[in-house]
Amino acid sequence: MRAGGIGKHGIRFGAKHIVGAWGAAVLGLFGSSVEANPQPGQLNLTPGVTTYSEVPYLLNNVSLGVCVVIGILVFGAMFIAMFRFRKSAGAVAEKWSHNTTVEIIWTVIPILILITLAWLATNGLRQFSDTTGAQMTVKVTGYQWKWRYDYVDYQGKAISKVGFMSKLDDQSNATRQLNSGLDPWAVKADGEQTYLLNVDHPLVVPIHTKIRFVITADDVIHSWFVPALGWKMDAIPGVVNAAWTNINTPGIYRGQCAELCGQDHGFMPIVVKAVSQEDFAKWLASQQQPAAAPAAAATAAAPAQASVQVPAHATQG
Ligand SMILES: [Cu+2]
Repeated sequence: MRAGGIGKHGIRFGAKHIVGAWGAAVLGLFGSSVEANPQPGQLNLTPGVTTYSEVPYLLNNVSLGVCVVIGILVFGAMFIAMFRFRKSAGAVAEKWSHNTTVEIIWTVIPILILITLAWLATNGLRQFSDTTGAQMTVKVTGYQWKWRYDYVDYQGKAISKVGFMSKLDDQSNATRQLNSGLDPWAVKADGEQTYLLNVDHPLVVPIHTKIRFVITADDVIHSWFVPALGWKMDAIPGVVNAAWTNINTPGIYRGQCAELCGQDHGFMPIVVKAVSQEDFAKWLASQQQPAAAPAAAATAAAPAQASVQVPAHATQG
């Protein structure tokens, strides 16, 4: 870094940088619609990229707006009372203690606010819990410290043997090692900073498709969280949680485990790659190809399994 920068040229160069930094900051704070993935310094939620994600985005904005207005009114009244009507300024307290009109107003308005927020929240939860009519099912399993994705069905057809582990990419993994001497800022994929945010095998899904996720875990509680989808869901051993998404825009959406799950909790990112339905069909076919030989072997072995006698009581009921 240059220590000087006081010369004419240096100042102009610096000013440009300051303007650039402000621009980036403003974009980070308010321009989140441009970037689906969370950006450093971003304050608001992302509006997301799915048919559902605008619900939590709106709910957050409305609730925050209500909080800000109430905060300004309450703190404003407090400071006016403290400074304008202070004893040293000669203020004398009024003797009355009740005002029915004011009491009705400050009871009814909060009730209306709470009803509005409850209505918005309940509506959102109802939408989110409705996984019916899904055109695709993906099983997500959390492990210490990686994810597994199994494709269960697509457009009414069962998918067999398409599933894989998804773990931290090699570049991030090498960089994160103690005293690796590698620069985290140098970890990039397609020009994007991806340190601790990239995986070896992303979850590939089609856009404009209602996808049902069944989410569980194999060891401890994890949580599957991709901000651009607008929700997170706990992955609990022995429990199958359901969630759904329907992505509008193709893109790469990144997330992380959101439940403290052990020493490498911060090193099990999630990457969802949303592609067109045509591209997804091609990808799915390519995934099913390598499994063709083992599948044939399994079919040959199947009659042997079928001939195993089923106990009579197992078929009853
Ligand atoms: Cu985890």
